[in-house]
Amino acid sequence: MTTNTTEKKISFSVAEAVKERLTQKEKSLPSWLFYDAEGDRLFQEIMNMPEYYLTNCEYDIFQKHKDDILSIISADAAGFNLIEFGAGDGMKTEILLKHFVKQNATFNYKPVDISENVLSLLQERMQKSIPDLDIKPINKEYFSALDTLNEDRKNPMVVLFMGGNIGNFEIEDAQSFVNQIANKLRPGDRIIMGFDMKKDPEMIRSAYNDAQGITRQFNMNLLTRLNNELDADFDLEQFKHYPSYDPQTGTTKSFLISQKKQTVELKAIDTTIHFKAWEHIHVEVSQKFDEDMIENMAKEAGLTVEKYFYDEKKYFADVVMRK
Ligand code: AVI
Repeated sequence: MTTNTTEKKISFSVAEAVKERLTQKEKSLPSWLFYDAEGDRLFQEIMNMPEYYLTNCEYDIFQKHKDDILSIISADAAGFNLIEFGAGDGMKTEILLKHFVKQNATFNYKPVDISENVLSLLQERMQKSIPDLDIKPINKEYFSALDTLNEDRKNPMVVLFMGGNIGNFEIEDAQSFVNQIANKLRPGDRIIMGFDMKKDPEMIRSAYNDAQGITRQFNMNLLTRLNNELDADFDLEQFKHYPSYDPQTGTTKSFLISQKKQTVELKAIDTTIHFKAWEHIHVEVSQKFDEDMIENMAKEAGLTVEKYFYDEKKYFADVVMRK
């Protein structure tokens, strides 16, 4: 939803979220704000950085285990509906889809996204590289897409949620997200979810604090975005990117830290924010997991963990959970 101001259009959801989060005692910004055009571009760069192991790990998992993945999800029915939440560019999913088609599996692929643009790019890519793929994009919110699918289906549903995106929820929100999916599943349906696992803390910290400073740019882009979209006057020089990892909880947090006492005006939303010296804005959580955490999450949602698929070094897991 957008509205006209005298000078430019501002998005209500951005304006409301920013105003609410920055005027709290504990300042924060929602992590979905990262992904404007520049944020999307920087995230692509992050995925290609040497320190950001997650993408290659999941790529390896799919290359190595595509056959076993197909065996599990096609074990007890004549076919399946493969629903993907947040498919992105589809590079990793393509490995699975190509294999499934090659094996003559009976299935259809339904990527779900609220962006029509993302879906049409994805459809174009898949139709070119896998002409025999039965692809039907769904341009809806995740849960209403599941409702629509439930209205008319014979075969089980397999919900794919990859990339470690579950880690970007606060832990209780992650649980409620999985609960909400599970509530819409029928016995025999499955979820395949990507989890970044606990590992050497130094390695995790480097993934969010790379030598080239790309993650720093990714985080700073939030402030640029507020300067552009909300007519704010953040001086980027006066903020510092700071990621932390707590091995006790497995939580990576990213902060933007105000390096001095300062005041920032966000003119488009008529808001003034005061920063104390070294006060932080919490911008992202990237949770790391272990098997106990995953087991508990599945159990609480009424799901059973069927299989962990790991990369060679056990840095990342794609986990099959069954209702
Ligand atoms: C999208 N998500 C899984 C990424 C992550 O690792 O939490 C986002 C990201 N933030 C900084 N680097 C990558």
